[in-house]
Amino acid sequence: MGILNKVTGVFINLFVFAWDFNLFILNILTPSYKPGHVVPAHAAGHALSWPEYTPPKDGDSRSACPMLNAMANHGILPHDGKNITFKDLNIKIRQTFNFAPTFCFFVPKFAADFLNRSYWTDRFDLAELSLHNAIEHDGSLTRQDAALVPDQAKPDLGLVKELLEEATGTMADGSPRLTIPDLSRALSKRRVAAKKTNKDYTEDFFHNIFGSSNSSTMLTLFGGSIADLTPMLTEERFSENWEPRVRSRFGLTMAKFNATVIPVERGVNTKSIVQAEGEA
Ligand code: HEM
Ligand SMILES: *[C@@H]1O[C@H](CO)[C@@H](O)[C@H](O)[C@H]1NC(C)=O
Ligand SMILES: *[C@@H]1O[C@H](CO)[C@@H](O)[C@H](O)[C@H]1NC(C)=O
Ligand SMILES: *[C@@H]1O[C@H](CO)[C@@H](O)[C@H](O)[C@H]1NC(C)=O
Ligand SMILES: CC(=O)N[C@H]1CO[C@H](CO)[C@@H](O)[C@@H]1O
Repeated sequence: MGILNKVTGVFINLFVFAWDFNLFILNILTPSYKPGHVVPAHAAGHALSWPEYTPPKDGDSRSACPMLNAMANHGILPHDGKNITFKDLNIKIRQTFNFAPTFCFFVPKFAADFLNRSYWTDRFDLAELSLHNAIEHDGSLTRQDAALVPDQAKPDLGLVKELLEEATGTMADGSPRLTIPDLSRALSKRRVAAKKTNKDYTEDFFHNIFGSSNSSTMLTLFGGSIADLTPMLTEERFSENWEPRVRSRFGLTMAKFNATVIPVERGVNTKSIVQAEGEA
C-alpha cells in the first residue's frame, strides 16, 4: 500500500471514530425503536419475518462468520455467497443487525483492504473473508483452527454445543442466557484447547480482541438468548420472530460495543483453565 493510501486510511479511521462517537450520543438523546420495528420497512426481516431459509448447496461460498452465512442462507446476501459488493455488505448488515453505519462501513472497508480490493468498486465471495490471520484466527468458538480444518465454511457442531452449554444466566422468560463471564470462560477454554491440539496455534492481542468482539455480538444483538443462538450457530439460520436486541435509533455503535467487548476480554483467564485441568 502506498504512503498516500496509508495517510488516507488514518484520516478515514479518525473520521469514522469521531462520527461513531456522535452517533453514540445521538442514541442516548433519541428514543429507541419500538419492539418489532428495528428492521426497516423496505428490508428483509421487517416486522419479525425473515425470508425463507435454504441450507447452502454444493459450490455455494460460505465464510467463517456464522452471521454472514445466515444472511446468505436466507437470501439476504446472494444465496451462492458470490460476487458481493463491499458496499452492499455495508447496507445489508446495517438493515439486518442494526449495527451503526460506522461499524457497517469500517468492517467491510477493513475486509476490502486485507483482500487488496477497492471498497468502492470491487466484489468478493464469502469464503475469501476467511483468509487466515486477517479476521479469521485460531481459537474461535464455532470453528476448529484452520490448520486442522482448512474449510472454515461450516460450524463445528461439537464446539457449538460446548459453547451453548456454558450459559448460566436466564432470560426474562426463564430460558437460558449466555452472560459476559460465560463468554469469557468459553473463550478461555477454547484458547487452551486450541493451543493443545494445533501445533501451529498463534495468538496475539489484536486477534484476541477480534475474537472477543466477534463473539460479543452474541451478548449484544442476541441478548445472550440460547433459544436464538442455537439455530444461528448450528444451522446458520435466523430464529422465528427474531430481531436485533439493540433497538437504538442509530444502531449499535463501536463505542457502545466496546463496553461489552472489553469486560469479555478482561475476563478471559486461560491460566485458571490450565490449573483446573491440572487438578482434575
Ligand atoms: C462486515 C461484516 C463481517 C465480516 C467481514 C465478518 C467476518 C468474520 C470472520 C472472518 C469471522 C471468523 C473469525 C474467527 O476466526 O473466529 C467472523 C466471526 C464471527 N462473526 Fe463476523 N463478520 C462480519 C459481520 C458480522 C456480524 C454482522 C455479526 C453479528 C451479527 C458477526 C458475528 C460473528 C461472530 C459471533 C463470530 C464468531 C464465531 C466464532 O467464534 O467461531 N459478524 N466474522
Ligand atoms: C458479478 O456481477 C457483475 C455485476 O452484476 C457482473 O458484471 C459480473 O460478470 C459478475 N461476475 C461474476 C464472476 O459472476
Ligand atoms: C495484498 O498485498 C500484499 C502486499 O503486496 C501481499 O503481501 C498480500 O499477500 C496481498 N493479499 C492478498 C489477499 O492478495
Ligand atoms: C474500541 O476498542 C478498540 C480496541 O480497544 C479500539 O481500537 C477502538 O478505537 C475503539 N473504538 C471506539 C469507537 O471507541
Ligand atoms: C461483528 C464483529 O464484531 N465483527 C468483528 C470481527 O473481527 C473483525 C476483525 O477486525 C472486526 O473488524 C469486526 O468488527
